[in-house]
Parts: sequence; structure tokens; C-alpha cells
Amino acid sequence: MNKFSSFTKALSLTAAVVLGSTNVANAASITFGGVAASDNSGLTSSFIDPITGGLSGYFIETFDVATGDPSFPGSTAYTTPGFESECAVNSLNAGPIGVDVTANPTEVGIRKGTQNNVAAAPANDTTCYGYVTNNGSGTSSITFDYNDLLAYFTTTLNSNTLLGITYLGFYWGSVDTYNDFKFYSDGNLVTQITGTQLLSALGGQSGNQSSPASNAYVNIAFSIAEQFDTLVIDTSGIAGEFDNIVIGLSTREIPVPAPTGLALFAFGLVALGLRSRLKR
Ligand SMILES: [Ca+2]
Ligand SMILES: [Ca+2]
Repeated sequence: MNKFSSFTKALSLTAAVVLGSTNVANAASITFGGVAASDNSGLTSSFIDPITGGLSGYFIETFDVATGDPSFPGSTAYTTPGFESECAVNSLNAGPIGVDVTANPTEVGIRKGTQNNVAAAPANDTTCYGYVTNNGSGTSSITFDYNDLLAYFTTTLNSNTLLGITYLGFYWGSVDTYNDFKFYSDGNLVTQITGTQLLSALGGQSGNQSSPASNAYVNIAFSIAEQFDTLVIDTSGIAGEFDNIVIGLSTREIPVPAPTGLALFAFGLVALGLRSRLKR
């Protein structure tokens, strides 16, 4: 596939998601494109790196103890046995601050490397990553509830109003047609992206563990009105793998686009696609 056709497909997906919203004016927009992560975890958001950090207002979950935020004790509740010293949810789990993660422990793991019929490391990711598996039947899910984290940041930043989340990015490994990411606000579904949508947009093959068309960094920008507080990843197969989950607060720093190659790199596929269209 040439580059332009993949850009066009990315635009088509964005349009489809916009049209699928109940409120077009407030629709979330989905784009693909990350940057190489400096900790050898494959791709990360252009807004923040696991080691070198990034713009203000962003928070990254790497599932690696080594790159955890000292402010958050972390949790090994879902870590695959044998990986406890290296792999963890970086934020306090089910505590007064941090991300509240809930799942059936037999259906979720945090580990390194690939194990056949269990989980595949996302392409070029040698670090710890998370996965959810149905162990062969039914549908399984993992929930990331950010309400406590939002309250923590609101207090830390001395904000007068409760902050929201208006950006989420994640590295989606070996995308399968049976993986879905869903976003909720106060229990209501705001938007979702399915494995089928991503594979269609990028021309990927379901479950391919190395192709960029099925191992992609996904960026979702939410309007203030559609900010979410809870992420649910579900799978009806083996398995849904992810790393470098980045949230951007409603106070986040957003770079101003500039007509340079560097800015286009940072802003990814949709920006390039729009320029290509304008030139014609
Ligand atoms: Ca990682
Ligand atoms: Ca997979």
C-alpha cells in the first residue's frame, strides 16, 4: 500500500467515527501515528516518552517498574508470575489516588515477551506490556477508571474545577478483529474503536504480530463535552495487547501546528492527509 492510500483510509475512519456519534459537533477524532519510544517499547505518543517525558498535562502508563512515577506506588496485582520485579501497573490500584484497574486476574496479565496461545508482545516492544485474554471462550475485559486520578490531579494542580481527560493514546499490539477499546463518561459510552475498524483503516491482517498495519499507535482526541473517565478494553479471543497508555488532561499542552516537516511528523497521518488533499 502506498502512503497516500493509508492516509486516506485513516481519514475515512475518522469520518466514520464522527458520523457515528450522536453529536457531530462534539465527536471524538481518531488518528494513527506515534513516535519511537526510547525504552524499546515500540511506539509511544508524540506528546510523551516513557523515559524522557514530554509536554505538560500528560500521564503515561508503561507497565514497567523502571519507568513508573515515584508519586504512584504501583500494583503487581495483575502481573504475570515471574515478572513481579519488572512489571506492574504504574499507578496505585484501587487506592485513594491513581488509576483503579478492575478485571478478572485470570484474564489479564502484565509481562514481557511472547508466549504462544497467551499473549504476543507488540511489535518491537521488549518491555512490559498488558494484555487481556478470554482464555479461549467468551468475552473478557479490563477496566481503567481514571476518576480517582482526575481528583488527585485536580487537588495537586490546585484546580478550582475537576479536570477531565481529552486525549488518550495507546500502542495496540497485534490488533485482532475481536479486540475493542471503549470510552465511558459517567457510565455512558462516549466512543469506541474496534479492531475491525483499525485493520480496515490501515489495511492490516488480524493478529499479525510485526506489521505496522496491525501494531499501531492510536490517538483519540475528545472535546471537552465528550471527555471520558473510564476506559474498557475487551476481547473475545486471545488476546488484546497494549502498552504506553497516555492520557492528556483538559489542561494539557497542545502544540501549535506549523508548516514544517517536524510538525507534520508530530501530528501524524491526518495532518499529512489533509495537506495532500489541499495540494490537489
Ligand atoms: Ca512498557
Ligand atoms: Ca492480539
